[in-house]
Amino acid sequence: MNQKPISIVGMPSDLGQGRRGVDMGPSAIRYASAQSLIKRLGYEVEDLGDIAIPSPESIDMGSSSLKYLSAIKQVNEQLAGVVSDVVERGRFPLVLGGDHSMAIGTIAGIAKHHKNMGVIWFDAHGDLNTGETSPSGNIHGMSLAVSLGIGHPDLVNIGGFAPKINPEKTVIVGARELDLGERELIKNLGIKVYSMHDIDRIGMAQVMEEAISIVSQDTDGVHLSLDLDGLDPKDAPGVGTPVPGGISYRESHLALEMLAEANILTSAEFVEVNPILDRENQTAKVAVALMGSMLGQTVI
Ligand code: 4U7
Ligand code: MN
Ligand code: MN
Ligand code: MN
Repeated sequence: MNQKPISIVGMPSDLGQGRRGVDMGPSAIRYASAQSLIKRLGYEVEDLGDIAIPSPESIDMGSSSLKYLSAIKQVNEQLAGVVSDVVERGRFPLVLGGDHSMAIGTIAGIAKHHKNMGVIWFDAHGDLNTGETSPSGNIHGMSLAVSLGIGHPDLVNIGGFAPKINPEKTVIVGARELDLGERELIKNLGIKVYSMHDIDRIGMAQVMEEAISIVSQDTDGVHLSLDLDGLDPKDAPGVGTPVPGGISYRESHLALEMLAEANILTSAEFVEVNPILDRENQTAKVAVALMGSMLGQTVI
């Protein structure tokens, strides 16, 4: 990365998913020494603290097909504002989560400045459901669709414009569990998906070479949205929706090392760390180690 100063923002939200604990993700990642690692790598870094999130016990869930819609809209409008300010100040937003519904706000904030951005969605899932196709009603399974302009208007129009991103410049890496409606959307929109099958078959190096060329050609910025459940649950057990057969520890590092070498990232978020389901903060530690690779840490 081109040594831009970094601004950390915490999004301690668990409104977008069914299992509690992911709201503690930002503090677990900070506890795993994210800031001191980033400093050690030579970056100037500030921590802007957390967005204020209401606890699910204190508010109404609303419709079961879009749980906590109104609160999720409100907190993501706030996140979008904070992230937009960070970009405006010439800094690199590094957002810590929190359930993956937060990508709606992160991407809205960045897209205000990058009208033609590429996105790498590192995830076991597609997060391409809508209120109509979702089997769960959990908005963390809808955030990529929303960013593409598909879904409930209250979410799609966060930040005051839509869509935020272009399907042709969006790449999913690590997919191994897609719902029927998501698979249809992928076909209709032509989103490039590198599933676990592809990673097994051609290897992570080839996958990332192709992914990097798709998201960086004719774009004005690249966002990395990294859901820790993209990794194999053996390496990242502290996630709410684990799926076996995932990306290995080394493959995930290679992916982020290649992104660092390509020097294309303009923002990133690390999401879905759930310390309650974890062992000795292992998943937050993996997240921080991956941040190191993303920011250019090498062995020699
Ligand atoms: B995550 C799911 F049905 N697709 O929509 C859904 F399998 O941000 C899971 O990637 C979504 O962790 C997972 O509820 C969302 C389910
Ligand atoms: Mn996921
Ligand atoms: Mn996700
Ligand atoms: Mn998850």
